[in-house]
Amino acid sequence: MKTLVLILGDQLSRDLASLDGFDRERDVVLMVEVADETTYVRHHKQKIAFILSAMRHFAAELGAEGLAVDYVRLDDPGNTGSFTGELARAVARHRPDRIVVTEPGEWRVRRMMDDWPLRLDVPVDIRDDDRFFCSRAEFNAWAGGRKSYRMEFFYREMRRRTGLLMHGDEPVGGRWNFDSENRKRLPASITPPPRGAIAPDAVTREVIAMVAARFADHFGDLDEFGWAVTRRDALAALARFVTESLPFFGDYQDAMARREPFVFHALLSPYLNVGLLGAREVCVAAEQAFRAGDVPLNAAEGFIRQILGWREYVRGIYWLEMPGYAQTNALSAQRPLPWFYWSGETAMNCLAIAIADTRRHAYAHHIQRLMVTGNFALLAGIRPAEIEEWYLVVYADAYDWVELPNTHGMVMFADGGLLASKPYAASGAYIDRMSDYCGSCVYDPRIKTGAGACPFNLLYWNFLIENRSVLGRNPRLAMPYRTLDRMPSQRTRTIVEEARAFLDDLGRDKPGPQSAQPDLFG
Ligand code: FAD
Ligand code: DLZ
Ligand code: SF4
Repeated sequence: MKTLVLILGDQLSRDLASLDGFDRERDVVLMVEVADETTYVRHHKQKIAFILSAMRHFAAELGAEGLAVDYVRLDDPGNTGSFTGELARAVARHRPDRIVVTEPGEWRVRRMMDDWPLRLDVPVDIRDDDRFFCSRAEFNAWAGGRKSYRMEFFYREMRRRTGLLMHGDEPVGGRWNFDSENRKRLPASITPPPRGAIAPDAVTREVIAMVAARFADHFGDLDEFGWAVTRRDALAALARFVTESLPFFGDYQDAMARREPFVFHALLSPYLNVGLLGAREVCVAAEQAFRAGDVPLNAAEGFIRQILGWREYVRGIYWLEMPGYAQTNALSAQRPLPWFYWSGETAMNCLAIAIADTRRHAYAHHIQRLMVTGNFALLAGIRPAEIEEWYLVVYADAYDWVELPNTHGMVMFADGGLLASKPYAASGAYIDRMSDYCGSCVYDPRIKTGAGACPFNLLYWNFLIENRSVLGRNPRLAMPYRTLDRMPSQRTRTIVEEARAFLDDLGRDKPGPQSAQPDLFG
């Protein structure tokens, strides 16, 4: 039975389920660069360059191994621009008896696949993506009957199931979670290691030139492209992270610093998400470093929790709750996304830095995403769909299955608390505690109202006031609501007035003539 194996751009793993049983004499791998995927949102230029270059390298490696690979480039004449169109052309070329594909990461593409057997007149075998610790069926069984889900309980279950950082039935160190030890500010005396950017080879340089020409009006710079595009280089990046950064990862996991966009973070998410690295091998590498005595437990546990816990948890929720998940808006947030998310032009230093880092590297670390750009969007009541699209566009690691739950659930609380027990809302004091951003800002995190007041302070209390009907009975918000209730009414009136004036001004923040992202929501 001649098989055409379609491999998508985020399925660059040699042990992919759809390659099981591949017959080198008979079968063909199909990989396609298509306009639909490069533009379903206007991805950051580095994200497109990363994926297309990684796809080209992966195809060449399969070819060198002796597999027949039919590779369609974006600028090949006749390219139809869609997965379905390219499959139809490939079916005509190869006349396969069946198509085999691993299930995609995104609901959007999964829906497309339902049409394929009829449209292509060939049977389509869609295989489970077994590159995750927890299958979709296992997650559904865990979630079954619960009204809300909590990452911590899921994570403990995953630790037991995998044996990672376990001592028999007990967690190593006697505790499941060392998060309380992972909240240090980065002192001036500590300098994180350099990023270890990888110089683009000839293939990547060709892709970068094509992206620069074809996607010139997309957000983001290409100048500092330094991503690995092969498994070999991704493995080297993992090894480097484990030796140089992981020992400090725990302590400074939440720290933000003006000149250190990466702090001690791994920068491994793009590789994990396209399959150049496997989740298991990454967690095992961290555990081995701990067991060898090279890495403290709070670092190894903190890191493994992000992958074994959060990454698996958000994927489970995505597939369990889609497509309805994206439609909820529990806080009725309706404000349009301010233009400065694209231009970076804002006097709020924390936001200007996070957006500039994002533009330069297609990367910002988790606390910048959650507590700066995310916190602002939450407090300002940005329409969930608009901020979700922003996150999907701007990061090299962004795919709907992981971006959506993080933004919709964790940041915007738009799911009403399905994913997280409370919104991650914070005033300027949090950003000041965890960063060196405020010292050089025109605003002052210690000023609560009036001239020089940090907008996060105004917006924080205004957010609690405006959303009292939904959040007022949340036990985890009891303390701030008690503080609010003790405020003199004149003070709360001032907060609301100043917050509204600030938010109205944002509405006037219109794109200029050099707009970086024209007509995104048009
Ligand atoms: P590290 O901090 O070094 O963490 C190690 C690994 O843990 C990451 O590589 C990643 O695979 C995993 N991880 C950590 N946190 C999470 C999380 N919350 N959810 C899932 N995996 C996690 N991550 C993505 O991979 N793609 C996205 O599109 C994405 N969108 C996000 C949007 C928002 C609003 C927020 C708050 C977070 C988002 N994250 C996303 C999660 C997280 O911010 C990134 O995984 C992380 O910043 C990647 O950088 P790193 O490899 O240096 O991570
Ligand atoms: C993100 C992306 C981009 C930019 N381009 C391609 C492409 O040309 N061909 C391809 O196969 N995949 C691409 N991808 C990744 C897909 O969008 C991803 O595989 C689906 O969204 C399923 O998760
Ligand atoms: Fe951000 Fe406020 Fe600090 Fe300025 S003062 S950097 S706006 S938190």
